[in-house]
Amino acid sequence: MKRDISDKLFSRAKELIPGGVNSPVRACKSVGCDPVFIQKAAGSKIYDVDGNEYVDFVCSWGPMILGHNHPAVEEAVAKALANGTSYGAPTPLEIELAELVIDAVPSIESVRFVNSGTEATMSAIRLARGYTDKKKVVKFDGCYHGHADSFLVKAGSGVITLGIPGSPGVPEDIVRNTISIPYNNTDILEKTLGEEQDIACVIIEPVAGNMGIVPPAKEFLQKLRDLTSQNNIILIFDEVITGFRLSYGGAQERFGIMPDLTCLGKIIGGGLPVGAYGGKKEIMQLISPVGPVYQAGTLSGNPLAMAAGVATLNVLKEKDFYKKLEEKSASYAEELKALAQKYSMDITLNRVGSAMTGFFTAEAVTDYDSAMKADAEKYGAYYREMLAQGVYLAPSQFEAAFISAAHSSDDLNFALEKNESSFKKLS
Ligand code: KE4
Repeated sequence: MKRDISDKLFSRAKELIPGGVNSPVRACKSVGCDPVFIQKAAGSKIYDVDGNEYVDFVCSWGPMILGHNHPAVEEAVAKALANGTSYGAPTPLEIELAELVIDAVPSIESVRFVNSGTEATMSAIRLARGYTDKKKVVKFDGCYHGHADSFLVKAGSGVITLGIPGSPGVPEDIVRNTISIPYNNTDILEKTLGEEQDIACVIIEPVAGNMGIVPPAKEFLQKLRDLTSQNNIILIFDEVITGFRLSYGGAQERFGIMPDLTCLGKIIGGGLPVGAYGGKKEIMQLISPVGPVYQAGTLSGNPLAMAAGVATLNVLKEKDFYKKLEEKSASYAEELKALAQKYSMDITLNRVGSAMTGFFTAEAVTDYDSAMKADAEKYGAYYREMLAQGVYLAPSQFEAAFISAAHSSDDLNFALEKNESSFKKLS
């Protein structure tokens, strides 16, 4: 596989940017190779600077559910661009996207746009603390909510002791208010919410995506909803991945559970930087300038990003969009499972909608501990083999593969063929 231009660019990038990347996972450290540099993308394909073509299952980590440069998105952004790029003042486009989001997401009555998922979640927990006048935040091991200090705690630290920093630079006195407990463990959830008095909120990925795809156990979300309601605790669904991915109304619509606040990102920007948090008007009214909880952003509601989001959601609204995506995702996953069995590969495939992860382990993956049993080394070998054969997967065992509306049956059959030859080689 020709990659000398990527290699040259990577060594130059490393002189200028930490690790040569602007987000750590892109450095491909955990899959034992250097990253390829991307030149362009179109539909289901992505092309690197050496001219290699790949079927793309990363989809920019979720946003590109329509596929790359969808004509409606391209046109909308070009139209907005002709009017300028940023004003730092309200625009009609923000109303348009807000109306679409409020119409789509059952629990959102009022929404604030920001520039990333991290901004959305950090603002949501500040709001929850302001609304309840309580300090503690409960999260779940293996769930990732962006890189704000409060979220960077060691997995499992909250159960044994108070939160322990998961990164240098995160002060103990911040994370002592963060409790991280096991995903899908109702007993520990009940115990924690029953014992801890000062919990402002629980934040959860209603389908976990950041330890690989791990669906909620049956009744787990309902139990979480019941316990948070009983204890005056704000329930925050971090739907940065699942929002507009699992259905037009996200995981909350798919599972029929209403959180108090929802965080969004990725898809709602159509590939441009947009995050959002929203929920009941009664809670959102606390946000400045109406209320005292401060949050702001120079480029929040940026017109180009709003235009991309509006165009994207208008396509997602189309009849049968999710039905067609579900059908092709389900059949792809079934065929992939069959191939893994045919070559006696120890792979557990977790899928929800068009998001899936093949864990290199024979055991069920239902939480952080079981996900960590996956053979990341073997995943790395698989990743490198698939890349060489023209299939672009997440450079980490603990991420998701996404299928978009642009993935044709030819693309999926091509990917299945490459899986078969990779399994043949690896088994
Ligand atoms: P951003 O700040 O990266 O836009 O969003 C943070 C975030 C919040 N919540 C969830 C559920 C998320 O998945 C994310 C970010 N996701 C990762 C990959 N799963 C982004 C990829 C990266 O970090 O480069």
